[in-house]
Amino acid sequence: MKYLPIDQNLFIRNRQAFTGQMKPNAIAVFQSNDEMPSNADQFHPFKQNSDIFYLSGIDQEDSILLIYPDSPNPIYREALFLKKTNEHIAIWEGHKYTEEEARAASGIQTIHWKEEFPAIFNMLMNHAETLYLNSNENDRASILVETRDMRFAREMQQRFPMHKLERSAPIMARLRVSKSKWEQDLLQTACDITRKAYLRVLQNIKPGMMEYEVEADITHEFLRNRATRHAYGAIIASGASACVLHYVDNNLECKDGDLILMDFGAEYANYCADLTRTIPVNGRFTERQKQVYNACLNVQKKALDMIHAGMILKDYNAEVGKVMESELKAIGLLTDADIKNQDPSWPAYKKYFMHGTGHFLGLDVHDIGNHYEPVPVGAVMTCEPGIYIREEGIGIRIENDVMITENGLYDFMRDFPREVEEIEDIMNSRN
Ligand SMILES: [Mn+2]
Repeated sequence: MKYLPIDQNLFIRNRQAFTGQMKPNAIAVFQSNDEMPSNADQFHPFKQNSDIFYLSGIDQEDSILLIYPDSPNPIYREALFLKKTNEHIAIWEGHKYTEEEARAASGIQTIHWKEEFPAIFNMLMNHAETLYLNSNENDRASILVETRDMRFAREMQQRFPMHKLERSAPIMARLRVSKSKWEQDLLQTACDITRKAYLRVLQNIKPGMMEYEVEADITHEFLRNRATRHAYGAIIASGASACVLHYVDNNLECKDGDLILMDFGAEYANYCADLTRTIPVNGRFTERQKQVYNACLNVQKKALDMIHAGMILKDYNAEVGKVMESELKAIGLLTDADIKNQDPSWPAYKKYFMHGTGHFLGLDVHDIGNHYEPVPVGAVMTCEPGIYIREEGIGIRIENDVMITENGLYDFMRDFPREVEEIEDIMNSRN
């Protein structure tokens, strides 16, 4: 791992919160993600399953976490089963957690090699009444490849049909949505790295540069600051490409007079940043670009003011839509007639702002959380209104990451240049 060690108290506290929600005499099992094959003998870079990481801090393939608070044998109240290592394996396959390291990372005392799991688990299951199984219940997920958690769940349904089975996912969604102080710090680090990359782009971009060169500058800054990788595929979209919401080709020239929309974020210690900034390639907004940019910025500022604990996302999005509607009217994109005749299920503003205002953020860039319940204190969300005018080749989105605290909103990106004048000043004072 490139990131610095994390305070094990984060994971200890997370497990306490999880066990507090479990039924009596129940076991919960969490599996790491598989290593995903690409071709031949190669694998995609490993990405840990967010739930096992959240509960253990273990960032390694082939890991199992077992939690059994009422275990008759106290050493199995919590246990890790990890990939075996020794000197020989360390030389051939690289470093894996030693028992000591796994204890230090997780705060869990009982560490076994994974070969011991079946026998121990079987013995414990004979005492337990309920088994909590984990699954990916992210609303946006549509998954073809079966995860290790799902394969395990299938096997358990077969092997233990008389036990009660429970879902861990609803508990995890409730816990993970509210971030602790430790998580706030990790998210801030991910955002700080992202800020460095943004400042580098403000220094280096000029007409004639290719979008992938901008992406390369960002990647450079990420890696040299201990980011694991991009939290998602960076969108580096100049000119009309900015109107393609998930443009990731990043292969066109940044042209004089165009804007460039950049949506990117660092992943640090598995926590994700998610930034969007839109800047002029040549360092100066045209009057029209400035007008549309400021309309979008006005919407963002008002939308940020609306975020509060207890809000329902559907109502919040509708309210932001109203603000967007009046801004689009002010810059000549919507008329009173457009609004009067609009289809209420697809309001007129959606022609120019067709996505939601934000999403939960954390270990996943589209983090888990309940869209129909009031948003709790501790929730971290993006705020990212956009205005996309295909006929003018202008696409603008401005995105900050914020946390709802007891004392109002905490903006992880409060010092990321965002005003027109600020951006122009930096770009025009560079050497
Ligand atoms: Mn986003």
